[in-house]
Amino acid sequence: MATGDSRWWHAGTVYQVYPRSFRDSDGDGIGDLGGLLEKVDYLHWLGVDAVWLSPVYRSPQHDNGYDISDYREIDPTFGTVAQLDEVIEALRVRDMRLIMDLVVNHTSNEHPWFTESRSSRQNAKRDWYIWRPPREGSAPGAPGAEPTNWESFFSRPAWTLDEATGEYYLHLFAPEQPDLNWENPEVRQAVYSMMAWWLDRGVGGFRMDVINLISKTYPLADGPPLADTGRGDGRDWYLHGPRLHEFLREMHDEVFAGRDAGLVRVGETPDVTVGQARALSDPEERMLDMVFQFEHVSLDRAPDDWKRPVPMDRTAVYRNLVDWQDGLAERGWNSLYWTNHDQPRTVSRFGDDSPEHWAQSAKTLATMMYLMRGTAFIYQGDEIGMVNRSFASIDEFVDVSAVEYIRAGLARGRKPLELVGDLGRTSRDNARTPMQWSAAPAAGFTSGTAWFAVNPSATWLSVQAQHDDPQSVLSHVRAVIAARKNLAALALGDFVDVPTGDPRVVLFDRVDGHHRVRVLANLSSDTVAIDVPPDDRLTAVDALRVGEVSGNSLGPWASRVWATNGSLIRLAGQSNTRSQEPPLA
Ligand code: TEU
Repeated sequence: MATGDSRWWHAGTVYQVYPRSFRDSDGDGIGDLGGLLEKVDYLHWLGVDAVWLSPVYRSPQHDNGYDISDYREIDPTFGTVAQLDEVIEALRVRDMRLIMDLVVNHTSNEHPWFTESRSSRQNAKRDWYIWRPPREGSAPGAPGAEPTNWESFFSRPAWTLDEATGEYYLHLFAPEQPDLNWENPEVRQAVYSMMAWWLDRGVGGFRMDVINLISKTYPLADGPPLADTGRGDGRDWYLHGPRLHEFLREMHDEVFAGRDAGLVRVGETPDVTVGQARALSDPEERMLDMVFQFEHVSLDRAPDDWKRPVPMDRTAVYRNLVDWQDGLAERGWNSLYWTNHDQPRTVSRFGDDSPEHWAQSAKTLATMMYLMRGTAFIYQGDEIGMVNRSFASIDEFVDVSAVEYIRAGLARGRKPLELVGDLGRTSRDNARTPMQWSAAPAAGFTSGTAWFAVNPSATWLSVQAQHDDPQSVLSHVRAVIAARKNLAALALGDFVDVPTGDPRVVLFDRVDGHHRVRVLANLSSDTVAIDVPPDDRLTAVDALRVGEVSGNSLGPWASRVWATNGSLIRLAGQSNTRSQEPPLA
């Protein structure tokens, strides 16, 4: 178990705020930093150690802030730099940190760097982005004249022609998000100095957007054809390129070396393999502290098309997570997440959001994920079990990736209702409805008109409805966060999967030299009979009890957590006594 020194994130929990949808303080219908400031006490009460804030920098908001036009300014929609300083301070005095989103694979096309770069082929910043002439023998703008056949993540070709200079620029996402050229050392220095500027303001680290895309493999060339679109797959040229390790080590040496060892670096890394993640998150390698892997959130998606749902066996998700636990057991570190601003809601996707099973499945999913070995990431609203919204027509989607997917799908003759069906399940818009604070109008998110429809579930599903209810999803998630800190073995203990003989039921232990925590969970809406050998060294953790267990029968979505005597350091509202419930027989 080579984890290096102990760090706050080993037992810690990070809460992700998507500012546009978190809390609006000025009534314009869009969430803002003032709103975040109002909720700092709530986050402290919840017990989280850090807040990861999705981008609040100046931005045309083409991709809700993931298109940055000034890295050292706050967008007026969200507030001011002075308010961000206030957020940092409000968190600091409560012993929490602010993790900023770092989006440096690309900028906005309105960033002055790009405005300069596109101004002429001779401009000093021309090489800050990735420019190419049209394909050999093609006129600029002719069909298929793009320098390579790649499709972008957002359905269009990955190249857009700049009419004035007659060349194409690369954008792996929207045309408004041109890719920076990391080969150019000036680009890297500009990024590092910007990062240092934020760290000097007291920021506690970065979540690094698509950081495994920054090093491209040259020369760029056509990729294998994709089903449906007629375009090609460029991943061999842009995923995990040959200079990725070098760039990340340079970033470490230029930005983080000599600073507080508690600064965290979380890489968002689509398609990363366990082997790649092991090196990237090994403290000895000086690159990152952990990565977000995508395998467990890809199992219900068509391989070539992440907007198209395919049937998924729930327990395949657990098996995949076990692979990651095992793969990073000796070297590296896991991040643990169910969802974020790009994914549908956890309980609707992995649980059962019917009235009978909603609460128990939300709770049991939290227990299962966050008691594994790694750092817990909870996306806003997931702590209360927020559910997907329903979409009746293609006009209700607003996310750029959904809008482009619809445009491309219709052009290929797909039926609108078929697209609504797919996107209703997979769209990023599911995660972006306003946070449900109460049953008040607009769910207590804004006093004005919310920028995006409030999920009608707000009448019964909200922070207010759950806050003081010890049986609520919120109380459970709070107990899970506390358990991560207060049950010895959960921070650094090994993960050991224990086969149960029934794929619906999972059982795992977390063990260190002295202590053991055991987690049993029924990941189904069925009642399941199961034999787990009793172990009288284990005491049930009452605060984490979910659903019915009697004899050897586990009710729908039931879960239990046991811990060896003495491993319970402290758990708020929890008596440290032997449970009345007999161990499973
Ligand atoms: O997401 C990167 C990414 O891989 C997504 O496009 C992902 O494939 C998709 O959302 C399905 O999960 C990051 C940000 O998290 C996302 O919000 C941005 O749109 C994107 O980068 C571009 O910055």
